[in-house]
Amino acid sequence: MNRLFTALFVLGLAQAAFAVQTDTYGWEESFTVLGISGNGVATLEYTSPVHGGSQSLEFIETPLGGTPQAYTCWVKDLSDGDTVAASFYVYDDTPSASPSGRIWAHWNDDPVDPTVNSGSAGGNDEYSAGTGWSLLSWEWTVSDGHVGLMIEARIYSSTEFDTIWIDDMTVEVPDGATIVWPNIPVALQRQTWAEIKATF
Ligand SMILES: [Ca+2]
Repeated sequence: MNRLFTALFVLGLAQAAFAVQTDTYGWEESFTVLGISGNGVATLEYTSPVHGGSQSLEFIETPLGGTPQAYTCWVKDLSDGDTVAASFYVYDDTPSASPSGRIWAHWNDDPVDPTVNSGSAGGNDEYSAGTGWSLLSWEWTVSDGHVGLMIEARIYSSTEFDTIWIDDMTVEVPDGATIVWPNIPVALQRQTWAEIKATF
């Protein structure tokens, strides 16, 4: 390759490496989560605590048991080697005590059903700080042929009705990936997931 082509080639590689899309979600609409696993109840908080805007996501453990997971963002159309970075703020005012929040994820390789779990993808072992709002983040690398990642807010609780609040989530995903927030299948939410599957 001559020098010009070498330069263009390197530039192309650099663009490929940095071609990412970043998006945010702040629970400012009427939607809560894409799904729940375990004993969790998701509602919207309209007064306090709210990190940004005028609403946040409230996640309550009831009845007590297990580790309830709120599905907050689904990243689809991934392939091996892709990276997905995500963060959200968790409100927790009980330092070194329950309840605490964590950012975690599982693979969901189904094309349309947000409730499918295709295996744990791990996450950040760190808990929310317990000093008010704290930012939790993690980055996942896609492997083993997975094509979808569902990011979870987890609550760790020791008392029924323990509650955490989530707000201002950010994801950074490769250019070709699809980001599904709780409000995204807006046109589809009037149908059941079985009907949507039939459409595809
Ligand atoms: Ca908000």
